[in-house]
Amino acid sequence: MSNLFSNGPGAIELLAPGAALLRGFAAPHDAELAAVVRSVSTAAPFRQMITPGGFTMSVAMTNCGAFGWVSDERGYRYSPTDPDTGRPWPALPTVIADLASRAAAASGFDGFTPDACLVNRYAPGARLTLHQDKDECDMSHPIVSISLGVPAVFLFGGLKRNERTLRLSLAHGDVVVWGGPARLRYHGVATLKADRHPFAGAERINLTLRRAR
Ligand code: MD6
Ligand code: FE
Repeated sequence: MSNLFSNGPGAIELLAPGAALLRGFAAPHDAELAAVVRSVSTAAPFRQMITPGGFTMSVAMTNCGAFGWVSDERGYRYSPTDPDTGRPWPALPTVIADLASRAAAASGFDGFTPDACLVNRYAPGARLTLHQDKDECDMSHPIVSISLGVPAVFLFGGLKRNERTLRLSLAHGDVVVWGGPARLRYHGVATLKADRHPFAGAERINLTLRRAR
């Protein structure tokens, strides 16, 4: 219990210095989150991006906020516009920004004001290989990750790729906050298993909030 600093609803699990898991933190807002994910993905449809190495990602992605994370043959970067339409990304919904800011504060990161929200959609069989999040300008800001829909196994590694990884099941409404000494830890998502959840049927949706600029 030494890694829990409160019990019951609102318990925070420390994964490592600078990394916390808030079980069910987003669940009370799931109906509103379903509505905003639907409106964002209507304006900026999910697409499978191409890695700089020429592979098509199994995870489908879109963005909202002032900046969106994009990948293509030229590399990874943040863009103020959707490369598929040339238009700005949909605005960051208040419900998402507020949730992220509250989760960050509860984890010891005050004043987190995200300007980028990557929306990931996993169908059964989709996965995300081990990586570091390092395309952001200022690593003093944490990252907040909101899991919705069917559970996934989150792979949580160290600061070097070859360090051993923890396998952590992230369920609907779970929020992970990642910053300070944990900000550059390797992480990924194991191949999504066939399952059902009322939020999005067979799919898992993940919202990753960052301060890109
Ligand atoms: C995902 N998440 O859970 C992918 N990155 O679908 C991430 O890549 C991630 O969850 C940084 C911090 C937390 C994350
Ligand atoms: Fe990541």
